[in-house]
Amino acid sequence: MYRPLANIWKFNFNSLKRCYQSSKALPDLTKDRYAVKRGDYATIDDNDIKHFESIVSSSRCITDTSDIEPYNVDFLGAVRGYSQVLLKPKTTEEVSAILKYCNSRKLAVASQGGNTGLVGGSVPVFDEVILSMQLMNKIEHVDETAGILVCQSGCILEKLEEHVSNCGLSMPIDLGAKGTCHIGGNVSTNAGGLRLIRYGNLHGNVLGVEAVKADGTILDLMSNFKKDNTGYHLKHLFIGSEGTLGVITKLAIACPTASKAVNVAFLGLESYDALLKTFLAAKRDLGEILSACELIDKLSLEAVLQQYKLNSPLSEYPFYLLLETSGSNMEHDEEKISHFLESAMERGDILDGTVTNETSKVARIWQLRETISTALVKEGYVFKYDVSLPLSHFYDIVPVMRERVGDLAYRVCGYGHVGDSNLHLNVSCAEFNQEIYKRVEPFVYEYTSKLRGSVSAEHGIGFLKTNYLKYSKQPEALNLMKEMKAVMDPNGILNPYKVLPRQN
Ligand code: FAD
Ligand code: 2HG
Ligand code: ZN
Repeated sequence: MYRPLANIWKFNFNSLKRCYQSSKALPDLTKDRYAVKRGDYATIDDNDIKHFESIVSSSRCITDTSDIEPYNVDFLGAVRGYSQVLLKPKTTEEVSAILKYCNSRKLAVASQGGNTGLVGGSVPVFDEVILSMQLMNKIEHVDETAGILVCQSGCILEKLEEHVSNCGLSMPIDLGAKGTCHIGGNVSTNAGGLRLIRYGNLHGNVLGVEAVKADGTILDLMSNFKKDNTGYHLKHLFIGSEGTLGVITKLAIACPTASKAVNVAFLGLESYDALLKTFLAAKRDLGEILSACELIDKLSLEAVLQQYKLNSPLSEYPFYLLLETSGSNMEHDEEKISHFLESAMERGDILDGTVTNETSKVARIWQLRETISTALVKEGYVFKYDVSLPLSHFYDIVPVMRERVGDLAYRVCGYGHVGDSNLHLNVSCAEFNQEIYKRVEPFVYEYTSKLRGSVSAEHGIGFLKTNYLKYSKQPEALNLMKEMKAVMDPNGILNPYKVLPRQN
């Protein structure tokens, strides 16, 4: 039966750590695991280091191998480069001087935010210069009335949320990596996250961008207005292009008003069909206050409960739905939620559930959802897929994949942003395994393509998905992308081997 959340939580979740660091050996070098060929780029020499030191000082030009190592390996421990120089600029002018020099020398560059990306885009593939944005972390201005934040691109998302909340605002994006990822990384990947259903994606919420082109030119595309139809919308080139067209240095973000009333419901359901009916009813009954709609299957929740030693507020069900409402009037919102839950339970769509507006309990329910990604990584190696699929076939691929990988995997599970038709299909196993890899790819992309889905709903293409871009983009569109890359970065120094398909 529907009941209030009991105080049964004993949660002790450490902040995000790079998964490979905790217990695992370093992954193979990317060039070996994926047999990729190094492009025709120059190799760093002593004169280059001297020049970089003259731009950022020796303390921010790092050449010690062990200091660089965390920047060479991605968050998942899935890809590894071997860069020998890490630069930490503090200003746009420094970024400009670095890129101008790299372009003239034909030195390849990998730009890096918080290094939480899940598609191998944030670390070098070979020996690219790593441009870490982590010291570009100044918040310049918050306009409380207009609801606009202006900041450097290396600000951590959670810090921005804390900052704008003091002005009665909220960030339009939220995701499990918020304590580590940068707003510049979010914009470069056009990250989706947990509240996209409410606030839309970053193409709508980024008002202005300052970016540096490969040749060092600074492009000031900053704007403090939602409405600005003056020619081509160049800022959009940098949103979601994963650092291949320029380096984002500054942003203006539209921030919605912080919600006064937040409620979270965690519901147990018998089938995907019941979940879909509940989603539709939630949209109709909750309307404008619905702010998140997340699916969790039984095995995903099980991973979190086991890995983080948590308790679930509900007993075991095949599916769970996490719904959040955000509004300005608690009484009004509670009335809507009660009506919605009572009707859904009467119809038999929801079997059990709990609802709360207590801040700590809201957070604990969210932890059950937000930590699935890392709980699965703790189990070993995870093949992660992030696809858009029509809701009518949204979950079908999970049992299909279970069948395909059989006993080779520990766990095949599905979760994600069902409200936005975005499924996260994860296959966990002991370690990277060629046999599983062959059984899963390219099958998962062919399957998605047949349903006219997207092979990357929100994580981007990075390094790991370049050869699968063709499943979501027609040849004509791919060619135009290549032409745009050639115009913006003729020497191809920015994030080579990423986004665009490789020749080898
Ligand atoms: P990085 O990982 O450092 O880089 C990502 C890409 O952006 C790289 O190609 C890099 O070169 C480029 N880049 C970074 N900064 C800049 C810059 N200033 N200029 C130009 N290029 C740049 N993603 C989602 O979309 N939704 C989610 O719900 C979500 N949840 C996650 C939960 C967890 C636990 C984890 C580990 C990851 C999650 N992700 C999610 C993936 C990831 O966090 C996002 O893609 C995030 O936006 C990456 O930001 P970052 O600062 O870590 O960027
Ligand atoms: C999420 O929604 C993230 O939790 C990560 O996008 C998904 O790890 C994944 O597959
Ligand atoms: Zn996601």
